[in-house]
Amino acid sequence: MEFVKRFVQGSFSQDKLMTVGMEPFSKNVCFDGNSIILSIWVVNGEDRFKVMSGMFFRNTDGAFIFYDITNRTSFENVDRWIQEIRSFEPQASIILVGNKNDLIDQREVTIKEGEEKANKLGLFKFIETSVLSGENIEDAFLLLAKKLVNPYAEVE
Ligand SMILES: Nc1nc2c(ncn2[C@@H]2O[C@H](COP(=O)(O)OP(=O)(O)OP(=O)(O)O)[C@@H](O)[C@H]2O)c(=O)[nH]1
Ligand SMILES: [Mg+2]
Repeated sequence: MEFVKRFVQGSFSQDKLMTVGMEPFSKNVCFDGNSIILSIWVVNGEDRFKVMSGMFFRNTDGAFIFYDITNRTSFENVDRWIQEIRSFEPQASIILVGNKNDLIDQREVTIKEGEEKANKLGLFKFIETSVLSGENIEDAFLLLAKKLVNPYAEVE
């Protein structure tokens, strides 16, 4: 959630609130002479919300799947969520995001492991971010936005 708020509202909070069901956001982004409106739905990955989140995966063009680099269990759950999305939308462009890379001394998952998982699962991209410092947040959204507008363009 804080990842999306950082991008959409430019804010970051330390609150411990979780997303219940789904929360919608939208943001206008401009690049390469395009102006598009991104419609962003934040869904929570916990099992008890699974019934609800499943409904939102239908017609998804692209998705970010997050894990916390300081939490190995969150990394291990990634595979299940990818499967879940693909069961609704096999063609969705998925970016795997390892978040909290400001907390280097608590790291439990290496960059290499993240890259390998993204390759193994045939995902569109892998990226590490920090919502705290803002690192790679804009880039992550731009990557996905460009891909959605022009699925066949080469991405650097
Ligand atoms: N140090 C650090 N803390 C972060 C980062 N991203 C999020 N947090 C903190 O981690 C907590 C949870 O972040 P959220 O993004 O809301 O994640 P969540 O609560 O599991 O997910 P939602 O249910 O969607 O809200 C908050 O207290 C954030 O301040 C980050 O990149 N670095
Ligand atoms: Mg939260």
